[in-house]
Amino acid sequence: MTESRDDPIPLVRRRIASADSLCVFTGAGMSAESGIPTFRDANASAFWAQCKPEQMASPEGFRADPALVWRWYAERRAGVRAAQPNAGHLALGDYARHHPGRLTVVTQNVDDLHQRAGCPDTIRLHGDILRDDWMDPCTKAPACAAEHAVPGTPPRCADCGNLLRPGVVWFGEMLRESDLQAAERAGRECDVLLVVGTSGAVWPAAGLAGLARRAGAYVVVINPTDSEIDHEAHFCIADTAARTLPVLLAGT
Ligand code: BV8
Repeated sequence: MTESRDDPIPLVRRRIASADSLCVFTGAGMSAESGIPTFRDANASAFWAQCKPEQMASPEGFRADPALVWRWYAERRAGVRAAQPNAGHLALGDYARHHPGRLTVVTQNVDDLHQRAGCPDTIRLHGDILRDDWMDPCTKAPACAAEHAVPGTPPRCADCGNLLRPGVVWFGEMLRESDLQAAERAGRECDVLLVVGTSGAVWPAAGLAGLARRAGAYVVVINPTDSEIDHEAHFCIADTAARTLPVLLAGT
């Protein structure tokens, strides 16, 4: 049940100030004010407005057209490298510095902005866009060695043809069990959960809010629009990450 009050900020600040453990769960909206497009926002710049998830973010799509997917990720990698952490990322980094051990950040994002802003232990449920992995497990000895192929195509192993692919979790791929368990533990143990910038459309990550609520956490959603997680919240703050997080966290 979401209580409706005029200004939840003072109440949420009090909850955070008295919390022994704060968990912050973020999605693409967390990085929107750093200039990184979201996936499902109504605006045309959103990724899934321009291309199909199954084509660009699935193993089948990559195998069908490795060069197309590799180029799409190369563009996104350039965008991540050019982006800077926004005021929301920086507010979390400041909080982490002033309250060592009290904050756990769990993100669906594959950028490194939380880490660059001072949250190096961020749990990245969907991987790291700046890392390469082998498409197929390599059990050979010596292991696969990437040779750079034609520009704009993924490097491949000269020996067995294995392809390099971005180190992210695609649709239909399992999340790393240790990451999911760490995220669920943080959700179960936190006193306050801030859910920032996610539509709540992607599972099992989206299940974190309900798990925390059922374990007794005080749940606050920060999102300018409605999301599929709102029903799990005590409060929904209809504002952006970069505007809201500094106000909620300053001096707590
Ligand atoms: C899996 C990496 C086992 C790649 C991504 C139930 C249980 C388990 C699985 C499923 C299930 N039901 C369905 C599934 C399958 C699937 C799934 O969830 N499908 C959905 C679409 C129905 N899940 C999986 O496949 C997962 N694997 O479970 O393995 C399995 C295996 C086979 C079959 C079944 C199960 C793997 C999912 C991971 C996919 N990889 N990304 C890449 O990034 O290239 S997902 C992708 O979506 C991104 O990671 C993204 O972070 C994530 C979630 O999206 P959001 O972050 O929420 O972004 P979105 O654009 O949607 O929303 C942004 C929000 O921000 C908006 O609400 C907007 O209003 C708000 N906003 C905008 N600006 C701001 C803002 N908020 C604050 N401030 C602002 N300034």
